[in-house]
Amino acid sequence: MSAVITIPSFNATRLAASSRLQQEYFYNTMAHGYPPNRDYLWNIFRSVDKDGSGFITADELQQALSNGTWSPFNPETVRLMIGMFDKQNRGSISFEDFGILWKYVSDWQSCFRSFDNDNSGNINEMELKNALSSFGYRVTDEVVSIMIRKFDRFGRGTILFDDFIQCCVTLNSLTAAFRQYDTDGDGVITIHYEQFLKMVISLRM
Ligand SMILES: [Ca+2]
Ligand SMILES: [Ca+2]
Repeated sequence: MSAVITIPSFNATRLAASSRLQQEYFYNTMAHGYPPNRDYLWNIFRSVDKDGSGFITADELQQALSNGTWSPFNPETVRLMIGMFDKQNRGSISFEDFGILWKYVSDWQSCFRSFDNDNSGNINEMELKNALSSFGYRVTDEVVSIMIRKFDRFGRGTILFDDFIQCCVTLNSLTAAFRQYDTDGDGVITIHYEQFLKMVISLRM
């Protein structure tokens, strides 16, 4: 059992091939590369901070993000990202945290595009299988199929950008929890009921 954590490395050739995709996710800002200058980032921050409070709330972030369709960005994914980058535990994002969040979304967008081989704007079963195996996960077709069904919020047999992040982050958390028990790394664990409950309940998902 091997697994790779967080954001995977990107394949430059495939990225170039998929750059024709015209859908924009975080306004049109991703095309400008990273790191953006501070003024530039500040302008984006202010446009996302609709009420001018100096902080970005989950609602404001959700409105700013796009999954490439008219459907709202997955609120679970928004919550997950606020939780990750809200260093002061305020439930909102300061300008200081925003730069890191911006890079996170930008990296996921590159990742998503690089695995969306047919430039359809969504990830199908075959594309997810390629993505997971290139991240180092050894999963069967059956598991890939279950994951598509689990994270496909619209019943189309494919997953959008927001659900792709959700899917990968969830798999990462589950794998990390499993590995705590799989001390010899053979991909098999034996745990008690109580350990199982603790493992599942303490997962941050
Ligand atoms: Ca605000
Ligand atoms: Ca696709």
